[in-house]
Amino acid sequence: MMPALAGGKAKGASPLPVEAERQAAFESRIARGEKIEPGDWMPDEYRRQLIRMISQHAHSEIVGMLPEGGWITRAPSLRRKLVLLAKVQDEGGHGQYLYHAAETLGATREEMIEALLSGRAKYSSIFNYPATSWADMGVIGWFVDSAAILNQTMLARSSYGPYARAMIRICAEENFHRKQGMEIIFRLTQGSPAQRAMAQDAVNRWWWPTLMMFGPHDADSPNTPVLVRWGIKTRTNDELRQEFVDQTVPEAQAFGLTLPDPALRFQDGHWRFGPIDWDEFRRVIGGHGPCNQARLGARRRAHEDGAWVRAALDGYARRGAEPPPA
Ligand code: BYC
Repeated sequence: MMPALAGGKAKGASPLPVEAERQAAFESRIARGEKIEPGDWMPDEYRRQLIRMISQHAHSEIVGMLPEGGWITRAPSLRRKLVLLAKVQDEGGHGQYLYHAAETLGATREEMIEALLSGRAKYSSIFNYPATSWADMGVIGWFVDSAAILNQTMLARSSYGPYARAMIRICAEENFHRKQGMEIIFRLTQGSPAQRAMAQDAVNRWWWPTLMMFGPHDADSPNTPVLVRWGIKTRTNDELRQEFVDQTVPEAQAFGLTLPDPALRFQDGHWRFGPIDWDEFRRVIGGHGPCNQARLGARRRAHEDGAWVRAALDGYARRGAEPPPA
């Protein structure tokens, strides 16, 4: 049983209950920019928000292997195949770091995987769109990894130590992913008219879904206020989305590609964009995007195919628990 009152109060001052005092100490650590570590006291809501966000992030990395994974056998050269293979393996590694970071908060791997496979857990909307041409490999690296870098550079300053540290390595790898994507697009735009058209078509299909990746507008984002207050997010959905647009418009111009937004215009130092189709976003995160069924189906099959590995690990652990033969 915790003592009801904390020590160190001036005589006569109304003492704070222990929970409130802990909460105040926690808030001041956040205000001082200190990292919160796994064994430290934290409010239940801080823990819940982190498990929600980190597990969704881990699922996004694992499901995010699928659109590009389908192109490994169709890469146009051995060099492209090696690069794509390395990228997809990196995403699997990112998922592993993130599941471990969520485990430090008390979530179990089994619970998280079950939530994904049952369709209860969210993962990034972007991976519910099909990758239909080789140019999509370029645009995923250019748009999706650039968006991820902006978001994850912000998360590298997050108040939760294990999450922030995981982001440092992840961002370094995402930079390689962005560059390989831009190189594919650069080569296609320097190629035949059919190759340039393929790059433009991929840009047309991925632009708006990438803007949706950053989440709803700040005014419609229920989690942002508490996440910003506790330093989990250090920038908002709209701030990051605007930075992505400001960065990407000049890149598209340099490639000679057109972004599919007639409302795009430069005003007050920023590239202003047209309205986002939030109905589409809600359909996709509600499970009704073009590839939701296929993505979850692939993850379920992979889980079933891996049953023998889990059984072997259990058997090995049981054997280790037995006393050695006399
Ligand atoms: N998709 O209050 P909000 C990668 C949900 S993978 C789906 O603004 P929050 C890569 C949101 O979860 C990297 N759901 O939420 C891999 C919430 O629902 P719940 C992916 C979305 O958390 C392979 C509700 O909408 N990056 O780089 O403040 C190949 C209200 O939203 C989405 C991450 O996962 C969405 N796009 O902000 C290539 C980053 N947006 O949970 C590349 C980590 C919103 O309340 N996550 N929702 O039921 C984050 O930074 C934040 O969670 C978000 C959303 C910015 C995504």
